Amino acid sequence: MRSLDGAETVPTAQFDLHGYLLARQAVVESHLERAVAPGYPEKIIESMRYSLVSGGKRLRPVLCLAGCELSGGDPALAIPTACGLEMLHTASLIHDDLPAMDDDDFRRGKPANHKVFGEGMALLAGDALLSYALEFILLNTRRVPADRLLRVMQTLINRVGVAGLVGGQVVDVECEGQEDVAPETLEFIHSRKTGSLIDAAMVTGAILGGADDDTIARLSEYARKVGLAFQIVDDVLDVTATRQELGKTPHKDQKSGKATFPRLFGVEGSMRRARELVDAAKQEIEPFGPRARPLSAMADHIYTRTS
Ligand code: GRG
Repeated sequence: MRSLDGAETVPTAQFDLHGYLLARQAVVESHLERAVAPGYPEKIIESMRYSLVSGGKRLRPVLCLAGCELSGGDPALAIPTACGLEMLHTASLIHDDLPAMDDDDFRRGKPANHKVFGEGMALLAGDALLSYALEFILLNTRRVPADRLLRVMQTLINRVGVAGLVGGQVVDVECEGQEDVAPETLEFIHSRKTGSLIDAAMVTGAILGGADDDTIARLSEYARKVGLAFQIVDDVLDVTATRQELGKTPHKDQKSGKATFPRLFGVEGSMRRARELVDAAKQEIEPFGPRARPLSAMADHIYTRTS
């Protein structure tokens, strides 16, 4: 099978996750750099580019490409969707940082969008990235049957709306400052706020790669588990990591009275739950054999990450 960096994707015992991620991140970076070209009105485009072309782990795009590869598709077909996912994610980060939401001054190691461009412009930059993501995918996806592309669009639109990001954010805001948030409510918030786009990345990659329904269902289940583990580790890092490692303000959750996993289960209990989820996610993709090696390594990485 062909891979983006031209390397053989059949895994070896020593899977080089670092090299795998770097190659795919580089492809995504170069496409994102060109996706939002400088233009008029300058201010809004500058504001969009400030947040979009500014680092970030590019987890969602890489998962989308991986889902396509695992399903036997040419990952090049998934590049526009991978970039679109990063635009949607970035839009949500810009809005999340606004004073009316999570109110954070730092993101990706630099001042948050609204600290540089003002709240109104940050709001608009998020809006513009949200709509441009969908337009970008439609205009740039080639050699994909229309029914598949329609399914990709439907999945993305669903995962950013009330059933996904927006729904999770609403309950998160409602729960702020509440002492007695139930574990199920916390899982609801995390599975929407964080899990939705991770799920969308896996599912859209698989659809573009021509996966059958069973494969899509397995990858979606993998994503749901890994997405929750990712957010649990995120909550733990908020307690244990430095500003430099996080690229944003640490101990923010505690200060704003947020419902988090460490608050409910402690750091150790949270990490135990994250480990269980990662192991269950890996089991979900075991039937794919060696083809699942990158996703399996990524699941482990999500557990051990420090930033
Ligand atoms: C659809 C524009 C729009 C908004 C929906 C504001 C909002 C409503 C939702 C916020 C969702 C949100 C910010 C969830 C947090 C998810 C999360 C864990 C972000 C950090 O992801 P990383 O670590 O970040 O992958 P990088 O910077 O590496 O990309």
